[in-house]
Amino acid sequence: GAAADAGPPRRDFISVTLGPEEAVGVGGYNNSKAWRRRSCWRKWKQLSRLQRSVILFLFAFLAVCGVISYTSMGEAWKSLTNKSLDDQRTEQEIPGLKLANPVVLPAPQKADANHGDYPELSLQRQPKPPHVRRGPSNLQIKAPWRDTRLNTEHSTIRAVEGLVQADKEEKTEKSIISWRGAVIEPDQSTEPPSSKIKDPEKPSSVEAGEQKEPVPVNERQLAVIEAFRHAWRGYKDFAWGHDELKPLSKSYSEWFGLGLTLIDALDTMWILGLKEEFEEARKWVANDLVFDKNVDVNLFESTIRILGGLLSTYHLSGDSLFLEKAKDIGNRLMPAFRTPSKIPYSDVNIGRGTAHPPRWTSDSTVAEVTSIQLEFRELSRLTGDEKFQKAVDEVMKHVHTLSGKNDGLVPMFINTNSGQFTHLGVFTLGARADSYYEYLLKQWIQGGKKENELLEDYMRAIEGVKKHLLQRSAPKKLTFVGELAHGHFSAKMDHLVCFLPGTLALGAHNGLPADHMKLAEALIETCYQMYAQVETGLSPEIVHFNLHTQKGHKDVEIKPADRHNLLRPETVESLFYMYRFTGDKKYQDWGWEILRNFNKYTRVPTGGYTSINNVQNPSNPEPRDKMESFFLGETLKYMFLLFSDDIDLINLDKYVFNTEAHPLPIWMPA
Ligand code: DMJ
Repeated sequence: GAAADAGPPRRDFISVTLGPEEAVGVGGYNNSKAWRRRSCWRKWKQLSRLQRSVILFLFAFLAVCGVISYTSMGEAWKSLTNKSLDDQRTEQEIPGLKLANPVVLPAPQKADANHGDYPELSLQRQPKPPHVRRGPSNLQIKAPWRDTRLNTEHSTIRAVEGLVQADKEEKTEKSIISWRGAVIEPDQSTEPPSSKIKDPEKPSSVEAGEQKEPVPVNERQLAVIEAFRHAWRGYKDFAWGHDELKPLSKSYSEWFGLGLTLIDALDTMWILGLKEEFEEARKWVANDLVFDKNVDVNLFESTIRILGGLLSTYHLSGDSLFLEKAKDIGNRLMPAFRTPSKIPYSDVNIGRGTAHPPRWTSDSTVAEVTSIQLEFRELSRLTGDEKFQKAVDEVMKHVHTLSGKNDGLVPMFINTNSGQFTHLGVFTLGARADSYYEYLLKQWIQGGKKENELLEDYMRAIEGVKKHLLQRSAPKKLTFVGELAHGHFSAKMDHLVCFLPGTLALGAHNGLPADHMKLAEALIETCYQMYAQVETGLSPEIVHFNLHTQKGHKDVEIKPADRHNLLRPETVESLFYMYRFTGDKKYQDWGWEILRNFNKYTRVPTGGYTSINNVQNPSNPEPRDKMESFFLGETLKYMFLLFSDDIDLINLDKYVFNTEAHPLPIWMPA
């Protein structure tokens, strides 16, 4: 007990005394027996009415407070206890969750169970098929273990800023990267609001459970579907299950003996909505596709076409058959990395598990060893097996450190023993180097724009292109990308280089400098002119640009050895990106012209399309009797996408295309 007040009792003061100390406060200390024995009741009676009322009120008030605080403390305690239990459970059940980078990803669910239900994928939004009749498309994926060595997005912006600045100042050291305070917005520069493609309903976001009405296929898309069906008919009738159709001789050719065209075309059928054809092809994959074969395959070609095709088809269809096949081929390609330098050999025997370089050299092609990363990284993410990603990341890291570059431009060969570049001093954006540049940017995008070394290498390379390879032709002043051999500029440009406008536009869309978009606009005009200035309206494999105006000469010159056309996709691919990001209809019109000319000069009446030997002779373009698998895998797919106004038909903020036009998901931050 405690005395509430130590002063003498007065009527208008309240004094509560309980227990032995009760004597304190009434006329001094009195510890007599009689006093101590005085009952509480008597004391109570001695209090005035006011005092009693106040005391009662106080007791009542304290009692109410006590009840309230007991209840809320109980709640708090309960939630505290539950929380700690939850934490414990989480740690027990998902050991990886505490790590920044979970090492083991859950195994993919059997696909035919439920297309939208992927246990290994974090589905940010309900998978929304571009057209309702198709399968899931918008999977948002959590990046796996890689984040331990990744920096934040903020530092990425810093890196970009720094690189731009660094390049301006002609400094190359990484240490000079500095933050200048300007923020690069994700959508900077590529989408002038007036001309941007309008999503008919609303922006691209798709909420869980939402099923968007199918966007009707337009006339031009129908023409692409018709072209695809025609090509497919030829393949089906004369080359079913083989690598390539020979449409004139109504037969086929084998390269790897793995049904290359069929696999390359799977996701195109999905995107075009060709369900029956897709199902038939699926059956072939399920019953007849066997990788246990004593056959040498090119690592790069089989990665981009087969592994890439299977992975994207798995993502679009959700059918685990394709993931199983992807795992199988991925494992069989791994022996290629067993080299002294870890730079992979060009060829692998997928049945024997042996790998080797070409017979005449121990070199590999730079573009080949640096353009297999998107696929192997994705395979690791899906399987939880790091080995695929480790192998290809090591190649990129090694190439990043190599000397022999020229302002970010790389030579065309690399030795598998020494790991050094060979044939130094020759620089091109065409054959043997092209997709090195493409994959720098695309890996950076795939990984969530955090891997700064990739971005640095890409930015430097584009500065290198501007500094050493850009020129303007005469008479039309077309900007083109030439080549450099031991300090000598050549005005030669491969059709393959026409991937570059699309890649530059994709970079600008992802926040890279606006002048990349300007360059993309100039280059796509040039690529279009490579078609438009030719008699058949189809581009040759290689052109040479005129640097000086000569009477009667166009910008584009073609050498007899270069006047073939292999039905390549690069220009149509870039047209697709340009249309997506600008909404300028001229890009669709240019693509339409190209499709009409393919139909005019390369279509074989009995089914299929053929490469031609002479784009300069409309009366006899000299058919070659071969339909490359990329005509179905890439060219027609990009045509279909180019003619679409649906930005969710393979949304470029969710997917990144591999170099064979197979869309792979962009990873979400872990
Ligand atoms: C395709 O296999 C790929 O696009 C590759 O990157 C380059 N060559 C062909 C298409 O031209």
